[in-house]
Amino acid sequence: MTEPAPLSHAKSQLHHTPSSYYSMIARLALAEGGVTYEPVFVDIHFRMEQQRPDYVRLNPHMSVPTLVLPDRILDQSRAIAGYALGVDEVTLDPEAKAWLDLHYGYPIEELTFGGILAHNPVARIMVPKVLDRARRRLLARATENPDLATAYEARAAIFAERIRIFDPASAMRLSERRRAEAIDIMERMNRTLADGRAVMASPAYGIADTVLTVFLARMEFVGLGAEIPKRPALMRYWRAMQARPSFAAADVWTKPHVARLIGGILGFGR
Ligand SMILES: N[C@@H](CCC(=O)N[C@@H](CS)C(=O)NCC(=O)O)C(=O)O
Repeated sequence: MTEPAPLSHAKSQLHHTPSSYYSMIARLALAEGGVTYEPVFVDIHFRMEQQRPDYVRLNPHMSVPTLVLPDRILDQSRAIAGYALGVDEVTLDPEAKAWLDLHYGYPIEELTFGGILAHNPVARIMVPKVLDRARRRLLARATENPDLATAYEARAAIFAERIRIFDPASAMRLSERRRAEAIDIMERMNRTLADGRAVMASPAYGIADTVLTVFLARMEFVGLGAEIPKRPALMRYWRAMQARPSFAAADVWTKPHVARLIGGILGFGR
């Protein structure tokens, strides 16, 4: 009699959103690691599927990406990238770990949304309303789903904090501060790469390269791309990272694809 296939041979599922920064990190790491998976599209913008009870049972942080493995679930992009690239953070090279810590300590969403708020008067009116509606819906979900109440209440508190952070009156200051910090990260990368190295932490491509490639893509996306060619070593590195087969395979966005965003919301490409 044939034995049933062990569970570990089942295909993993990546719950992700094409336009999401941290989903791109997961996709790029999985492409680099040669890990195959079944993609599951999560509409985080319009239907806010990340807040549905079934998803919250997978990922109580209500964020994308989530990698569902046959034997466990990874709900942080850093852990997914580590898994994909076979990295153990305890034994990770200190230089690579320092880049990872720097990257994950930087609030990229404050750069992206701070810029939108600073330059778009309609967003300044809409964003606080949308955030407060989401916060109230989370509290309603907490009441409807007592088993998930703690997760929903914690998420509602994060939305309350976002309402404070994305205060339209201080949007310009927030945007400028985050842009200056992003330029500083690019400057540090350039200084490190100026010794001619091909990767951020020698000797070989690793997890720091994955997250920093997506970071550079986001620089292009938010209009800071002109800062890259000002720094020759960084430019050389950015070209090399984009030339890797993983870059196209992972669908890393360097600009907004409005039609694809709308297509995703309407249900195409699922
Ligand atoms: N620490 C998480 C952050 C993930 C995250 O913030 N994802 C964003 C998209 S890039 C998200 O799910 N946003 C939906 C929401 O906040 O409701 C990770 O690294 O995976």
